[in-house]
Amino acid sequence: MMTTPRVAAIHDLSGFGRCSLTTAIPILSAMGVQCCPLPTAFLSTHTGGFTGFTFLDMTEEMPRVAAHWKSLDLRFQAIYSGFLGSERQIGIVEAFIRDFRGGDTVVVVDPVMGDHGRVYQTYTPAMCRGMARLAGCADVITPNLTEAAFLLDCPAEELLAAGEEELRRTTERLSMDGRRSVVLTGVSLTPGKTGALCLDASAGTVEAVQTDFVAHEFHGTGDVFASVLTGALVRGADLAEAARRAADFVRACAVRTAQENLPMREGVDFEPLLGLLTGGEG
Ligand code: PXL
Repeated sequence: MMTTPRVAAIHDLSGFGRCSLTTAIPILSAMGVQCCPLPTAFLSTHTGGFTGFTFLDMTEEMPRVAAHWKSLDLRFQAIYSGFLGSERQIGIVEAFIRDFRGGDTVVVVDPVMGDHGRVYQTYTPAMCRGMARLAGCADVITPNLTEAAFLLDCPAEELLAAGEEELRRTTERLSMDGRRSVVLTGVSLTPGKTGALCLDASAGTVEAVQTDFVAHEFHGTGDVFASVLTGALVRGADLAEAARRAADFVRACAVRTAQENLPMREGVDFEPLLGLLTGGEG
């Protein structure tokens, strides 16, 4: 029997709106993966499409949690980070990776910074520069096109309008000469399709994963995608298989949510579909 893989999930906890830990915890659990949350901030809602949200910065607490986990000699098969709450957290997450990375640990950094060419409300330019540094510690990064542009310091409009050849070159540049794997999300290679371009650093391949496009925008799909990807990786899938599972699940969620006509800011209605993730080994 496979021992249950364990993931340290370093994201915010937003009470309403389905993103970050409220997607990572149920998704990883459904996939047979133990999720150990290390919250970066506690918000009443996420910051996309809401005003007046509360924001409790957890920066001070994070090293205390890490120290306690270290004293328990906890090991993680993945360290999976996303939305951060302050500039200081960059160094804290880097230290966490240094302290907890073992021989079998995959470090997934979702460099959450923005979307549609715009930076999220609570992110400062210094945090974005820090996120690029943090991404340098990763085995796998999962930027959308906007975040890829921020990481490469190029105009987001250029990448949002780029064709296949340029996007393939972009994944290569993001891989830092093949030292890390890249899953570039929100990539449409043919009209009516969307998905990801996956550069697998260990295999030296670039593979596209495409699904039918759902003509609706939803908040938090990047978090759903990266959570399924991380779960599949620790259960032994290779990068392209993991991205395929993630893209298929996001698509199923988007189809269902579009039929229900839910407001974009409520995220995707993934809970009734968690059964799609159970039982597989990949
Ligand atoms: O889905 C990315 C994300 C995560 N966490 C918070 C956010 C966002 C995007 O807006 O606001 C709090």
